[in-house]
Amino acid sequence: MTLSILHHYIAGEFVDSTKRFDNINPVNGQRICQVAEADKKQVNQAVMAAKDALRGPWGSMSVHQRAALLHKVADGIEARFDEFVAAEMRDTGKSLQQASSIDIPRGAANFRVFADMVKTAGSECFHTDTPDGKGALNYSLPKPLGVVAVIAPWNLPLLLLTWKLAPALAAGNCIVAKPSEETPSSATLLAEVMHEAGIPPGVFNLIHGFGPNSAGEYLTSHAHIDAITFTGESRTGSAIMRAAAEHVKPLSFELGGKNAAIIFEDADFEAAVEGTARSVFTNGGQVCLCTERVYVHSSLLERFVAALKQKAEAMKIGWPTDADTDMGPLISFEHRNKVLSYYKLAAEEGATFVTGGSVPEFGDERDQGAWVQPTLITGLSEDARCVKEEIFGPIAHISSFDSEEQAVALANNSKYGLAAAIWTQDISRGHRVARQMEAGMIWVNTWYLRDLRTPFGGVKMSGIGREGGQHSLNFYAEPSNICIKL
Ligand code: NAD
Ligand code: 6OD
Repeated sequence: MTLSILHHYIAGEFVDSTKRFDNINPVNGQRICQVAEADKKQVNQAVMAAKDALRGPWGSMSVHQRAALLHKVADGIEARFDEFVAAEMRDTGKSLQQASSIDIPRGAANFRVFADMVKTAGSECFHTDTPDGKGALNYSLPKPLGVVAVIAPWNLPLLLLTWKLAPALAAGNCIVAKPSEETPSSATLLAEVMHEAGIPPGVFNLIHGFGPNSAGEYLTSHAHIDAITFTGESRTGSAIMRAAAEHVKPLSFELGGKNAAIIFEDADFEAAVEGTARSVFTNGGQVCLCTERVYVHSSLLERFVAALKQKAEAMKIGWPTDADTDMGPLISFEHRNKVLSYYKLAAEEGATFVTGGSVPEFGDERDQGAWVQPTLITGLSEDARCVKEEIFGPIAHISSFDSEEQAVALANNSKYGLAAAIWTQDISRGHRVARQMEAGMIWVNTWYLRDLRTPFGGVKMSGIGREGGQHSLNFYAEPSNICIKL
């Protein structure tokens, strides 16, 4: 059987490299395809193609024409919906249910929302008094940044790539995008969709490869990149910041988290259990917003732990393609090793395992895959590494609190500050506690309920800047001020 090869998309053409790497299916460890790995020269070609395209038809297109093209991209994703779902499942092992209800619909929605938003975006205008009494008129004109480097992670591949790509294109930029080396397939399909939709050559370029000493580093240190937008680990964010420092450019970073959920004694118990199970185990815990620390009022602790255990054990861990599968494998063997090292560390740090802690056995080819059991632990101190460090797997530590003040202090005791979930039926308490959370996004009585117009991002080590709605357009377009003396 000939293995297919995923190509880069540079200046409107699909191109190969002499060097390639394997794309592995985490369900069974089998090779899916090979992927071209961009060298420095190809990264440079992609950046220069993007730079040239700024001066081409894209640069002179009206906002309405640009928006219409972005709607065509959304149409293209929807027309090839099943192919996108299959690609995302193959690369990541995520469930059909998740890929078809979250990842791929959001891929299309990201284009539609920003295409519509840019059409109605206004700009500032001031009338300024002058000594001669005639005044002056100041108005701002948003201008694209130029060539934007988009670096995406593997956990929600199409969703997170398009979350940055769509507003950057809507604002008139040209792009060089690098998906994660773990998830090249949906990005390559997207390049086909862009091509079919008639996005002019060079406006969207896609390069495949790794981070350090590979396509990621070549891209982020390139002198002709005008901005970098990155989603991934906080440590990678530091490396990108260093690479970008020499040429000084705007950065937007969505980074890691160690998110807390607080369950108050007055919470709707069933809703809190259901919501917390979702926030711990969605996508195998591989969502930056997932809860890894659960703080439960001491009066509920025993009952809550038992109920969450029941939910964890009732989840169906299985073939991603089965309609009733709740959780697939982790993304890779490397990531599984990391997660399992934390399971081991938890035992060494003195945790009690409520459930899980190991790998499931199937008795078929899945035993060669990157699976782990959903895991709940208790009994660790707040300074244990498993309570402090982001694990990014289907695991949470559960502990108790006695007062609202204590709950707030525990939740905020982290170097991260991405998201928090609060469960209470006292609406005043919900507002009061939410205001005190050191996190960019706080959900009360729900989790990961999205409105794409709202500010999205983290505080502390969880990120720099905000995207979402107008915040995205503000990042991807900088206003020039024009002052007219009247
Ligand atoms: P990662 O940082 O390892 O990789 C992300 C991307 O960066 C990949 O494309 C990778 O190739 C590239 N990269 C790695 N090193 C690089 C370098 N030195 N220079 C340039 N590019 C480089 O992250 P991941 O493992 O793919 O994703 C998981 C992490 O992402 C978790 O920490 C998670 O919390 C975080 N994340 C955050 C958000 C958010 O919105 N805050 C969303 C999703 C994931
Ligand atoms: O929903 C989104 O827009 C978003 N950026 C989600 C990020 C999830 C992190 O893994």
